[in-house]
Amino acid sequence: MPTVDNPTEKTLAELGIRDPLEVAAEFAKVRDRFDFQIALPADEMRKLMLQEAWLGSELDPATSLRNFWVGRKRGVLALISDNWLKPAPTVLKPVVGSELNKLKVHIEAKLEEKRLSLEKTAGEQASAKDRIDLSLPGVIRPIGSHHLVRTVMQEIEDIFFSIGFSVVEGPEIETPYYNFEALNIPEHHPVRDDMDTFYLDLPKGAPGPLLLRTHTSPVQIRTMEKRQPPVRVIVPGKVYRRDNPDATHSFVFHQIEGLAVDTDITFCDFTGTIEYFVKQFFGESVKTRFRPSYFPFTEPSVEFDVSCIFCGGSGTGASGATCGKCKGSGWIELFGAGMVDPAVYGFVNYDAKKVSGFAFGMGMDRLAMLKYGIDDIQVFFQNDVRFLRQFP
Ligand code: FA5
Repeated sequence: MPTVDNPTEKTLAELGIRDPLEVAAEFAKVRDRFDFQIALPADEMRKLMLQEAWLGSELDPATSLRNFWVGRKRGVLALISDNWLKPAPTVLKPVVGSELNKLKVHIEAKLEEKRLSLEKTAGEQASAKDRIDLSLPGVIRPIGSHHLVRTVMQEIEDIFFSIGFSVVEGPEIETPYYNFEALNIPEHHPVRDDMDTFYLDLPKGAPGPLLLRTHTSPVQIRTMEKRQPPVRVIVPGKVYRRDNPDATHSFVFHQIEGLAVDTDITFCDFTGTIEYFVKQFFGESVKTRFRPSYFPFTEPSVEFDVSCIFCGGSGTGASGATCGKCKGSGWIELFGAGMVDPAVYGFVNYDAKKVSGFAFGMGMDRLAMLKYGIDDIQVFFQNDVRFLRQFP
């Protein structure tokens, strides 16, 4: 309900209007009021609309203005028709009718003009939103880079590619047969204690057991099952162990396996290959040595060491103190390896009398730590960009 005094709710008699001139003056006031309202900016119009409790005040200001003036039942024009024209004395009827028509034409024209201008503004705003401003700075999408372990993997692969090895891969979920038995590690072998690992919970009745592989060595078996000698492969990949995390141990880490089998491979080929790799990877000045070791799937088995790359093999750091990396020994343990145990050939139907070969299994994370001077293996798995950014 309008709260301000609205002359169109009264009759002309009630307003004390008796002659045509007064009628024209009253219409002029109404028209001025309309012209004032339609010229208001939207927020001012909204204020007025609430203040005067216009019909349809819940709508947008332009629609509300239209309802207020030309609404069929309670619009100002309808009120003039009901309150001024219909009860007007005969003498005033022609002038009221003619003034009402003029007002109607004026209001309709102005409302239409307003509608078109609002539509135009809305269209312009929408297209301005869609327009691309080529002068604005672009969105910077950082380009990722290889993880350091991936980079080291590539370096190692490239060295072995250069001497005729190729890459093969195998599953990370393995059967005990490939992970242990075919590598000459029967069920109750003590070596399993170090490697007995994460077994999968399988649904009842599913063929099993299955485990996360503890090393990349099962791929030796899978490769020899499929190929006849000569075989020269490397196998990079993730492996899993039930090791407690510390600066050099992680329960998931990366290994790179190597296997070469042919009819005439000797221990010299083996040590020569390893020495070539180590010098390519760490630099010509490093020395290698090997010590006897034990793996059920190699015979003889060795552990390769490299002369300490931090103290140059002297065992003494720059300050004269004992080198903390090699603990004064001048040597750092690198990885296990050996000549393939003839018992393994039995599992893949190779004739152990005709073939010979060597195998090795390196911890890639530890090689990366040595080469790039990283103290803690855990940083490889924490994905802290402050670390990763140092190796673009
Ligand atoms: C093996 O896994 C053998 N399969 C290697 C092998 C292959 C020997 C072929 C002979 C012939 P070992 O358990 O020593 O060996 O592990 C190999 C390398 O993995 C280690 O030298 C070490 O660098 C790395 N390594 C072992 N455990 C962890 C661990 N928890 N976290 C990070 N690196 C590890």
